[in-house]
Amino acid sequence: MSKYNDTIYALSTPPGKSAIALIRISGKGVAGVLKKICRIKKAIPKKTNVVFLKYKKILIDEVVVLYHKAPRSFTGEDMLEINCHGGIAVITKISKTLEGLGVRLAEPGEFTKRALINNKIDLVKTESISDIINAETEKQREVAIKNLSGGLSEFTKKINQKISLILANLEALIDFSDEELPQDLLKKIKEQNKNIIREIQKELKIAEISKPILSGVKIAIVGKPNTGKSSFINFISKKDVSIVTDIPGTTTDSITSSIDIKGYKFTFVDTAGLRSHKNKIEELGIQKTKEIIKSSDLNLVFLEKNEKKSYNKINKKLFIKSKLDTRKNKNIKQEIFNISSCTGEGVEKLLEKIYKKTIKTTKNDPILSRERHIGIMKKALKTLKSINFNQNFDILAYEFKTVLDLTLEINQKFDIEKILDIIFKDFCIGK
Ligand SMILES: Nc1nc2c(ncn2[C@@H]2O[C@H](COP(=O)(O)OP(=O)(O)OP(=O)(O)O)[C@@H](O)[C@H]2O)c(=O)[nH]1
Ligand SMILES: [Mg+2]
Repeated sequence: MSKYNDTIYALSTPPGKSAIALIRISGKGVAGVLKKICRIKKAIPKKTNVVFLKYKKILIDEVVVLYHKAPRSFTGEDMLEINCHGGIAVITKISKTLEGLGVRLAEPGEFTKRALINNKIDLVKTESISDIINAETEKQREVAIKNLSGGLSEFTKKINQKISLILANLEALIDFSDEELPQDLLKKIKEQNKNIIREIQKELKIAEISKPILSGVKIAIVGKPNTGKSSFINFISKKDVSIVTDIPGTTTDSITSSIDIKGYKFTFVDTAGLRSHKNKIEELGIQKTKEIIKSSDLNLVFLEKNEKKSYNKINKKLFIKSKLDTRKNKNIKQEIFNISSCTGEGVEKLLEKIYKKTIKTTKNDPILSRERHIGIMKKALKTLKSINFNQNFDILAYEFKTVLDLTLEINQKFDIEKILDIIFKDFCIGK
């Protein structure tokens, strides 16, 4: 039985003109909609029907409808999928008609929220659905689908089982006399604890190395005016994101552009660069550059001549000299990347170097991909590491129980309201 009384609808495909659009409806009012606008009295679940939508004698569109009967649907409620023509007027007319029938527009993520509340999916799966929709690169997709297919759930289940085993052993120590128990049971518990610590540490390490998969890598482009910074960001973005002129100081603000390198998201930031300023605008732009340098994972310093020493204060950096196509004397120094944003010469090699400098690959993709999971596992690890085995068994059992409560949080619904807002803020309407 659904925990909701109202019926919701949403356009699940992107808004705008398209060949086909998908409108989903979920809730108790689905049967009414089927009868009133689809003219289907008894729909067969999971069977497609090609029908003319009609309401109050007005013909709306010819559509394909698919009915899912509760609880055997994504939300656990009666659901209807209307595949209509993707015309803006068609979508508006269907939406208005549904609203006239008392069906309301869903909030972002509301279909998935209903699936979660109605026990159709677990918490980790809910988060993975959001992650797979928001995945922009191949690596992000790989991590999301791994968890959607149960990667994190399996890992936490394994950890929970191991902690439960320790608790069972401790229970035995509390309840039975020494003679009835196998020797060195406490030693065994200590070993089991070490084993759990190792497993969590391993996953936390992979999560740390894999941070760039999810958050991406930030690369600042700095240097003197007219050194070709904006031309470079335009070249790698394959479009004009930044204005280019031969007037020094063209770029006054920061401009970002993200590109995919080997499945990772790299966000390049073109800046006003570093130079002495002539006016307030330039001063603010240069100030901003300094902040971007500090927060970026790597800085590309574009050189005019050989002013490398002026950038001693910048930590993570690569030196670049552009306009290779115009230079007669191609005095190529090893530690400087020579490129041309006109011909593209040297750019591929530079991108390869940027990748190598910022990405550490691991054999395994991360299982702990969200701050929520990492936070819980870090807390669990801290408690497990601090356990003092010289205490009374009751206290020991209490401490392991605290860890179990924590790790169970990854996939359980207590405190649900607290975390729902965090999870559903990334959802789009229609999911
Ligand atoms: N031939 C050639 N010209 C380039 C190249 N890169 C940049 N230029 C030219 O150099 C001038 C300055 O280029 P920008 O990309 O605007 O330089 P910038 O470093 O962004 O300059 P500011 O925004 O003023 O700091 C323009 O006239 C570009 O067309 C290149 O690889 N080859
Ligand atoms: Mg510029």
